[in-house]
Amino acid sequence: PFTPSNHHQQQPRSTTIQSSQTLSTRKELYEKDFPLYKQPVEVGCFSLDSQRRFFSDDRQIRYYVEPDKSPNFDLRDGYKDRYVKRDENVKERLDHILRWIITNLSKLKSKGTTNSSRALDFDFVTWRGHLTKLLTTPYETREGWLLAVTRFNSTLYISEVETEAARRERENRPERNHEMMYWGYKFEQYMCADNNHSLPDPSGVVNTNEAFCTVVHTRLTDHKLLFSGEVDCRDKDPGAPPPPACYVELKTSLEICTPKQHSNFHRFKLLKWWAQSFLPGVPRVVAGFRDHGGTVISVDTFPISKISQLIKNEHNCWKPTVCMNFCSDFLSFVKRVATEDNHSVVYLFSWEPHRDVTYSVHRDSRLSFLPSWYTEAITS
Ligand code: 0WD
Ligand code: CA
Repeated sequence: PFTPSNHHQQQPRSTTIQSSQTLSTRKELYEKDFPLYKQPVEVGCFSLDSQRRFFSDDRQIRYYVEPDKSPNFDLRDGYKDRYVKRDENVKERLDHILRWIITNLSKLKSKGTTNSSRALDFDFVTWRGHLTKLLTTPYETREGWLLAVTRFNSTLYISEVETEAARRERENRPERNHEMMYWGYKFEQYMCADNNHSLPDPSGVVNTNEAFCTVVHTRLTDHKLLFSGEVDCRDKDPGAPPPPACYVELKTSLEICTPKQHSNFHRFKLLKWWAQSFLPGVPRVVAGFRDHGGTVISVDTFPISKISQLIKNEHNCWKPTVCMNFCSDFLSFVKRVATEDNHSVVYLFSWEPHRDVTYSVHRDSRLSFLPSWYTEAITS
């Protein structure tokens, strides 16, 4: 169980109530019909610049440039001298999304409904990455999660809390892993141009503060969702379909040489890739396959709509319906549990592999994540 440690004596004392209600994550329970998942609609976007400053526009969007069949990209290039890394100690929680909501309140306010006590017509506000973790939970055997939930003006806000295990892993990351994290961003630089009539510039600096994020609205069964996700690039053809259908997700992966690697790729990697892009309606993943020395040997496109076919040959493989039904049932569980509408109350949902989801309730603790600039702007 999670125990908040109060380092600072002047912090308000928090009260924790551990509950006995739980939710099972056994996959057999979720092998039902595919639930309703409405076509995600982009309602806006925002950008974070090289200094992580927020802008409610698409200034950071990049354009996909088709590479050679065997490009020989050197992903190690620039790691030592042309890499500006985002400060991972800064916990941004939902701040950028909340900032986007405040900036765009006039187009979001629920329209014309009588006795609507809520400011926003959404049941849940969160990051796409948090939903990806929920989708893959029935198949996850290694990493647990902690999700903090606050009900405020009838909308449920979900914000991840780093687990002790994840923090230890982050702080003890071997140098090799630091470099391999860079490889993914370097691949983006080889594949993306700053505008639709220029070419990628691999001689530039890789700065991971920069981001372009889409904000989408959709519905999973009876849950109205608003979430944001980082988008790598878009189709550069001005005649491409509107967002999110023009977006492209970029990935790198170790080249597949053995049947075991082939099977692991289908069973684990394609699950994560599918879940992440299916949620916001991004139609394709472009993958760079690299060798152990960080050279991209080949590039392949995976249409998200074809992935469920691709995995059907794999014995005992993951099923999209299990992912979506678990997520829907988890959100229903959250609605049942998180009943007190109070910006400073946090319901902390906790999960470890091979266990059920449990939760605890925290009042006025350091877990609260809705800033006063947000709650005040929404209420006024
Ligand atoms: O707890 C978290 N994971 C938080 C994430 C807390 C606060 C903020 N974020 C946000 C950042 O603002 C970032 O811009 O993550 C955003 C991306 O959100 P997402 O799209 O919902 O996250 P996810 O789908 O997990 O990751 C998408 C991409 C990653 O690409 P790959 O191809 O590796 O999946 O966003 C990057 C990464 O490039 N990314 C992050 N960027 C900043 N902070 C983070 C992070 N914590 N995690 C992944
Ligand atoms: Ca990516």
